Amino acid sequence: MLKIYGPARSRSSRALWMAEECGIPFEHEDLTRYPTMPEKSAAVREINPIGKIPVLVDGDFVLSESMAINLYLARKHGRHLWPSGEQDQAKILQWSFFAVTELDPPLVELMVERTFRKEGERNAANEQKHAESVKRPLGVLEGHLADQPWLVGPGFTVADLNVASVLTMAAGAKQELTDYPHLLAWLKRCQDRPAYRKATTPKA
Ligand SMILES: N[C@@H](CCC(=O)N[C@@H](CS)C(=O)NCC(=O)O)C(=O)O
Repeated sequence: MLKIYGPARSRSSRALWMAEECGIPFEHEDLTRYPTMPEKSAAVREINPIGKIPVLVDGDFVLSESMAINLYLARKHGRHLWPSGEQDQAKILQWSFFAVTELDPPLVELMVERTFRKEGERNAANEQKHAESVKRPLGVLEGHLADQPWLVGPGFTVADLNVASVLTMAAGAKQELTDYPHLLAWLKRCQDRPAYRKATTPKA
């Protein structure tokens, strides 16, 4: 059975959400059975040399990088999330790269500065720099979503999932989104999806 590695409160949530959208059976290795970080890292390194999650194992096939995993799942199991037109597919790649190159880095830096670092250890200049740089991609999304409900074509696709799953880091980054009302409404539409709720609700 297909297996996804990494806890739900991490970038692995992106792949977990995608697997739920596809409605496929999968096993979730959340790594909690490894009590320490070095043990978790060692377990991940056995399948992904860089030691990072998410990792997907599909039989003998091992795949890392959250966006690659989601695009693979969309094409294999989620054709409703992967339109047939070449230009729509290219746009999905565009938004997926946008998510990890334009949004993920500043949001992670803001999360580190505003949530993880203790008072007195914060780097105000770094925070300011990334607070500024995140405005540009957020503005692009706001402009795009002012004219259409979804990122590519008439319905929810893996482009929406990939971008929204990266944007969920805005909460931990303490990044206000109220200046971006269309983006906020779209994010709510994405996060209201049963598959998102299922992937992010802790199992009893
Ligand atoms: N570009 C990767 C980033 C993966 C990543 O940084 N994952 C973090 C957890 S959210 C990780 O495994 N960190 C462990 C480490 O840096 O050693 C992706 O999108 O999958």
